[in-house]
Amino acid sequence: MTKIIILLSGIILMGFIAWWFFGKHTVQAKQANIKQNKQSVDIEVKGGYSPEKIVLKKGVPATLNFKRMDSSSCLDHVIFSDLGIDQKLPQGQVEQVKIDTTKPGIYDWACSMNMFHGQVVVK
Ligand SMILES: [Cu+2]
Repeated sequence: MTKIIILLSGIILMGFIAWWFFGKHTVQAKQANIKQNKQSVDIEVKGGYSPEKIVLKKGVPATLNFKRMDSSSCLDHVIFSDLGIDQKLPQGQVEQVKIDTTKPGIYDWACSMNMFHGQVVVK
C-alpha cells in the first residue's frame, strides 16, 4: 500500500514538474486606461515588472509609468531596443517612458542586463 502511495505521488510530482517547465503559462495582459486621447499604465519594478505584459491602443499617445521599488542596480535602466529607448529609472520615483504607438506590433523591453523582461503590444 505504501509503495502505491509513493509511486502515485511520484507520478503526480513528475506531472507537476513537466507542467511547470513545459506547460504554457499565459501571462495576464494589462490593457491601458484611455483618457482624453491619452493612455497610461503604471508598472511596478520590484524583482521584475508588474504587469509585464501591456496592451496599448494604436495611435493613442502612451506613457508607461515605471516605479522602481527595487534597489538592485540590475533594474536601474529600462531598455526598449526596438524603439530605441534606454531610460534610467531612479529608485523610489515614477519615471515616465513615452511609447510610440503609431505602428502596431510587439515591443519587448528588458532591464539593463537583459534578465527581466516585459512586453508591449500595440494594436
Ligand atoms: Cu538586470
